[in-house]
Amino acid sequence: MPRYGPDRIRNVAILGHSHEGKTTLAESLLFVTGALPRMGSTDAGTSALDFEPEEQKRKISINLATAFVEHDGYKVNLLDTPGFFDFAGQVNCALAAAEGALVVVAAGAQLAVGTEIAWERLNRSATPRLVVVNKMDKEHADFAGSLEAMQAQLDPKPVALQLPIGAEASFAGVVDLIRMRALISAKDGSVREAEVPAELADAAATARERLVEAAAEGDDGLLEKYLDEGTLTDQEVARGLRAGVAAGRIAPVVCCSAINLVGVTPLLQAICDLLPAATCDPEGPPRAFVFSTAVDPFVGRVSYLKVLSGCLRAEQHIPNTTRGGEERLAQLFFPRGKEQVRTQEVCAGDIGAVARLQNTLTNDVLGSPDGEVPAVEIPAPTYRVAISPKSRGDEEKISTGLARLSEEDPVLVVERDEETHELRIGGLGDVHLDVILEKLRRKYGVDATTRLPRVAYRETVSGQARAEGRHVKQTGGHGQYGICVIEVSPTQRGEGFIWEDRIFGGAIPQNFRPSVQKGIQDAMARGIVAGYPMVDVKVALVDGKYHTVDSSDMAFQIAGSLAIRKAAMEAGPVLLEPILDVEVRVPERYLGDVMSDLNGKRGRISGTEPQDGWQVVRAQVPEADMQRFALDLRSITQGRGSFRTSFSHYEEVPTHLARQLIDAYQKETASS
Ligand SMILES: Nc1nc2c(ncn2[C@@H]2O[C@H](COP(=O)(O)OP(=O)(O)OP(=O)(O)O)[C@@H](O)[C@H]2O)c(=O)[nH]1
Ligand SMILES: [Mg+2]
Repeated sequence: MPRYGPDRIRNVAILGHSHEGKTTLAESLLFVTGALPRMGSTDAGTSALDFEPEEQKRKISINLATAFVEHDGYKVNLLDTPGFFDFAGQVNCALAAAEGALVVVAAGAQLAVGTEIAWERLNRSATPRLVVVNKMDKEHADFAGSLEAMQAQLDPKPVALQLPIGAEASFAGVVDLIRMRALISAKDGSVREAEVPAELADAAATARERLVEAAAEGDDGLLEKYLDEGTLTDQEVARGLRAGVAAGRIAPVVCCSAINLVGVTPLLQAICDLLPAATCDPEGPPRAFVFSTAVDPFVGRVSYLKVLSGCLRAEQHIPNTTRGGEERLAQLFFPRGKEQVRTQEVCAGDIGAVARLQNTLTNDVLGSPDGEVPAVEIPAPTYRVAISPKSRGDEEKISTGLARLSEEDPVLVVERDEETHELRIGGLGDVHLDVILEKLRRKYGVDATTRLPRVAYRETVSGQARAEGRHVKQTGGHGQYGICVIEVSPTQRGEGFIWEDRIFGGAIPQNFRPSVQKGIQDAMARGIVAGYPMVDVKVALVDGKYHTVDSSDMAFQIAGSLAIRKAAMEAGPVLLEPILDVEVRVPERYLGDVMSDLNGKRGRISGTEPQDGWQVVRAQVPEADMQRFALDLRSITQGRGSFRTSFSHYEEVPTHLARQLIDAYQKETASS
């Protein structure tokens, strides 16, 4: 393969709503350019890009897939992303390496949510884009309808670069509106040029006007010429479009049938002509950025990287600037789905991959520390579950498996909750976490189960009480003797534990009093009424009795724990629960539904506020009720809403709910 200079490389992320044909389109590009001998199908599980069993089973993309094609002296690196929202992290990986994007939509007058979301995401990173109206072969495929719906809702404004020739089953090619030629696709995807069909001539002329206006808009010179002469040359139109696309002013729209290979080659041409070249420094020292990582239990780690400057060479030693240490680039290759095309070098602007780096992860920079670093934006997990292995003894396996999986999935968090001691995983939705479980089983041989996490409730008391703890056993041998009397009362929230020694004289000798305290604190840590740590309690030691021979450290500890149990039960025990500050961002039209959902979750709404055409709802909601909110918000807003939470404070659990928790615990401890 020739070495491609940066101006001949296009790094293109493919985004869009699930099932609109992104992967199929990438497959078709691989096939028409001869990169693959057969066209794979995501339905049949033969796709070169959706090759993991979890993808084949669900017929959706889950992992970012990278593949390259060569066309007309260009190398186009395709970064096929999943449309399913749970895997948005992979979209971010792709965008960290791409200068341009394709937004794939299925022809039809309805704008899918995933299109809106992709659009917003691209606007955030100011990524230049083309729109591909796919599935033109399908019944009721409607290019004009698609275009209209997009123009009504999206900014930058989509503008037609092509018109379809024929429709549905007879969709045969496209009119190139710059050159005003018909491009008719043969069965193998190759293109024959022809005159624009007479019946399309008027529509094409009007559409070309629009395109030329759009091209001229951002360039004073072009605009002047257009106003003076009423038209521009093909080269000028292309130049204006390129500039408009790069500036995020225009999104040219093409159409195709990925499955029938119609319009696929013209699309490839549009990518090369209109999307920006790779940005990089060919002359600089070797430097690369790892935008994605895959881990195979047998092959090991594969790091996908974009070269920012200079060239990486096989066998080269290169520092990991982010983490320190040095790596050897033993196996360097160009990825093509699961296939690897070995290479001796990967140069500035290009995307390559390297196997078996020792200590390098996504977001690391290899090579020179100088220069800007792109970064993969990592969404915060919104949905968490507790996870445990099905068979005892697999604890270690599950930890290593999860650690490996989080190397390839930067969104996945694995954490041990300090208070409940649960192992938890967090991601962007239930499908995301289901896939993690499946991968754990397939790749690391661990069967695991999940459940909603335990809420870190706490116990406290609401009133005062006095109680005696008595541990006296004096039958035979060395006896045990400790008696203490304590008074408990609530403290301010957050004060934890306050100890007061109010014994005057020697009812309990000085040296045994800390034992009483220890017994009390140990019992409080284990929980008294519902198995959660007891906090915000003041305990005063007021009286007691001892025995010169039989009293011991242990006897007083036990007395202390008995005393606190009794006292706490009499002092009006209550449960405290964590309350979260919640901020939800939704389009205006979902505001009512979201607020009533939050109300139903015992939330207190503190306000709503418009924010760039959206509404932000602020509320305080008990953590216990927020556990499934990610899933509920998804279904209320079809995936448009987003939210974040942070811990606010502890608050008393309403009596009827506390009762349930206490009863359940008492039943459990009584039976064990
Ligand atoms: N009729 C028709 N069907 C298509 C076309 N392109 C894709 N499909 C079908 O649409 C379905 C989804 O295609 P995919 O390529 O897997 O869609 P995707 O956008 O990659 O989906 P995600 O990976 O889940 O985001 C499959 O059944 C394809 O066969 C097309 O041009 N015409
Ligand atoms: Mg896909």
